Amino acid sequence: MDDSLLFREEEGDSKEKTYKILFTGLDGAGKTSIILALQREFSKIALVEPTRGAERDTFKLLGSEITEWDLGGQESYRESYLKNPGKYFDETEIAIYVIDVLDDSRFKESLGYLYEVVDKFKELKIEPLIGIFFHKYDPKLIHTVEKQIKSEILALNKDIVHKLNYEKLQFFRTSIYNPYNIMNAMSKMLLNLIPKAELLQKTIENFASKLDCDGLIITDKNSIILGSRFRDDESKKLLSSTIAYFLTLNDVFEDMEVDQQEDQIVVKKMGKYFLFKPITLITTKLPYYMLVLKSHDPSGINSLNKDFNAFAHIFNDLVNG
Ligand SMILES: Nc1nc2c(ncn2[C@@H]2O[C@H](COP(=O)(O)OP(=O)(O)OP(=O)(O)O)[C@@H](O)[C@H]2O)c(=O)[nH]1
Ligand SMILES: [Mg+2]
Repeated sequence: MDDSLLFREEEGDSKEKTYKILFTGLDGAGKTSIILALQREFSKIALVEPTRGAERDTFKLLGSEITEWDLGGQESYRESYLKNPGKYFDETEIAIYVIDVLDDSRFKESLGYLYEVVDKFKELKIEPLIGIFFHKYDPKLIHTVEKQIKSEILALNKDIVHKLNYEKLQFFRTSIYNPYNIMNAMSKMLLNLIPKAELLQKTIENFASKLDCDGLIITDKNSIILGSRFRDDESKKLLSSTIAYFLTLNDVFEDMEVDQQEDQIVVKKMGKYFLFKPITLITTKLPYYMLVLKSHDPSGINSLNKDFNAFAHIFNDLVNG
């Protein structure tokens, strides 16, 4: 991101910028499923239908508005996007290109379309950050065909880097059966847009070290990870494999619309506490969420709550500042 953009952003706090994020790739690659996974609409994923044309949705990220374009990937649609690039591709800030790694019969077709899309970006003189999602990299399947898929991904990765010769390119392996991977990939891409995200991330890391916890993740309502810190791989594994389920469980409680005085979820497991807590800000109704992992000790959760309140104030100022 260049300095002028940063400057404009800082100046224009009240006048928010709208960012455009594009999901594209072949039909059946999993674009709509990825979006639904972030929204924790897991029951809808099983029933997902091919997307007809371009579907748009908007959401907020740290006060900025994001417009998400889900471009249905069937051939006839792809042709019409390429014929009207100005209508579909222009002003894209982030492009997520989804490749189904389980369907090697379509790798060539998928790369071909990717290169055509990037050509259109060049024609339009835009340089979005491009995220390549090697999708359907499922945890269960990996064991049986792991080696083959890994080497196929490597070859695809090489081809893309070589052909595109494009600086703002990032690669991820994702699966709807590993929601954290999707959350992490989307967060890495999206937070590039928001200048204050970096400071926020540092503040969260500092808070985590002050808490003397095993690890911590803070997300927003749309599953975007604003910051995290893990003491070791074990803590990372415990937190990353549970965060999506804590968010989902919390959705269930929120739907009950009870007055949540005691609004934290505590799980004691393996001699550790998992503490999940909404961070409600003064100025926005949308809460943020924190998941902390802490070793089981007598002072435990009570001392944590005091530090938490202090942090919530700083967090509030940063998010709104
Ligand atoms: N195994 C596996 N299947 C997935 C995954 N993500 C999506 N799918 C399945 O892939 C199929 C296509 O998913 P969609 O999300 O509709 O794909 P799309 O890219 O939106 O397709 P179009 O809208 O036609 O462009 C569905 O049957 C999903 O259940 C994944 O991570 N692993
Ligand atoms: Mg779709």
